[in-house]
Amino acid sequence: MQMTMRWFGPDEDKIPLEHIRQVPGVEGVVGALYDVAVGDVWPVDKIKHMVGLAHQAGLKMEVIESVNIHDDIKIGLPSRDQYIENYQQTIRNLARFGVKVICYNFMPVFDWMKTEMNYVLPDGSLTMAFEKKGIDKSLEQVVREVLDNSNGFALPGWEPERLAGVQELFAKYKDVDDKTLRTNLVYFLERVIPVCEEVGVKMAIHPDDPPYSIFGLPRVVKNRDDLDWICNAVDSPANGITLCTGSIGEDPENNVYDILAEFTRRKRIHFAHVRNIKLIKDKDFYECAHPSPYGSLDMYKVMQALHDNGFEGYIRPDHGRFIWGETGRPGYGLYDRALGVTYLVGLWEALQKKQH
Ligand code: DNO
Repeated sequence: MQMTMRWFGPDEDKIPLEHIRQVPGVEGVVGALYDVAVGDVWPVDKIKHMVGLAHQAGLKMEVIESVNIHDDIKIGLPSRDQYIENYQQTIRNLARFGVKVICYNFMPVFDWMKTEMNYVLPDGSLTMAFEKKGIDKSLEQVVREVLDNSNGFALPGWEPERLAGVQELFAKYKDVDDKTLRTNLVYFLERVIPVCEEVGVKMAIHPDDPPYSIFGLPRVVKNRDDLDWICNAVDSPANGITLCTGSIGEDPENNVYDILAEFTRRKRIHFAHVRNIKLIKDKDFYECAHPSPYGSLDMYKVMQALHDNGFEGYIRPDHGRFIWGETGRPGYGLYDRALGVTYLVGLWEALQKKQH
């Protein structure tokens, strides 16, 4: 297990690497370039600079989250071949600088969806939440509410330029059902996985957040069977998963612990996002503090499923609340994520000592 934290780069993150370095247990940061348009090749000089900054601060950068997939690849337009070629080159460029895992997702239009960006918990901390009634609005309004409540920070996967034409984007997905989306995912994987094998990089698909259809959009990474299907569709260790406990856990039908255990055993979980969520009613939920008593997931069982099945990948605490007066990019303050790290590292130590 290697513990990491996400870092948005010197221009986009107000949290300095020096502070992340002081969180006990953290060995590396998970990075990305935010000034390259989705679909373009990530330039070598920019990658070199970003990875160099992490190294200077005494941190590794072996995981990228995310190299986003251009909508044309998901839709299956003829232009996808050029975007896939660009993606292959990005993989090669990242490998040159020691990157081992690339996290990505295959969700149409929205990378993730929350309806409350500053949901107040009884202890006064702020968190993100998803309530079904919150998407019972026009698409433009949903997009505006997320972007307007981001506390002035760019949000991962929510490029305002791309979402400015949200209706047009939806129209492009009109003929894309689950079957077509799956076919397009395989088309993509068949072309990038051989490159990954060649240069020693592993792809790690992130589950859909939430793991069911919203706005009638197709969804193909929702549960155990979807993950199984993806792993088999291109059967290579380089074709793996970012197992996000929060996203998978947003559907109470999913048995998070069994899924973690199975795919860890199968050596397909290359990266784990470990967060707790509290299901309120139906499938509405909010993101809570990491420890088990605050949420619907048993975090001991989460870590146990990874530990006991030989997990060797990267982990990061996922979103944190805003506590102690901190402000910033929703989900990505320093304090609560740092608490999450120490808690997860503590559980891991207990599991290791119990075994010996
Ligand atoms: C949000 C993140 C997602 C995640 C992508 C992976 O904070 O969990 O944006 O990075 O879905 O591609």
